[in-house]
Amino acid sequence: MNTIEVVAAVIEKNGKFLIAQRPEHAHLGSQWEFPGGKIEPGETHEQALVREIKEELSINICPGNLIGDIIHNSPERCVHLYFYKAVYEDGEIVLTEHQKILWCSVTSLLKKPLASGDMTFVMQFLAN
Ligand code: 9L3
Ligand code: MG
Repeated sequence: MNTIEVVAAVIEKNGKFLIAQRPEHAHLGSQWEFPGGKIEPGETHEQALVREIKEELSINICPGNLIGDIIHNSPERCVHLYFYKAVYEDGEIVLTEHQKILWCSVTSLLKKPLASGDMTFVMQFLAN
């Protein structure tokens, strides 16, 4: 099975993390996730992260360290997700793909219908 490589931004402000709700009719519709997307050929992870967040939320971020990665298998595909810390630099959030955003504590993240790879990430890397 082919693997797709995906970066996601973990943006924290005052102990809360930004999550976004995927479009209703998309793959994993209406589930919540750390925003991001597929790495394009020739891009570094950091370049992909900055580009995806600009495309999806219209804001500029500064990519930080890799916090954790998760390999998520479904019957259709294998997704390798890389979660990077990111600092919100500037710009006002305007959603181009997602339905909503929320700022959540780790406790409330654990109660949200997160996409499955994102929930695994929260349990393994944030909730301890
Ligand atoms: N995905 C899962 N969790 C995330 C992100 C950003 C992406 N935090 C999954 C959903 C899709 C694939 O990765 O299966 C590609 O993401 P996108 O291009 O649909 O955002
Ligand atoms: Mg995306």
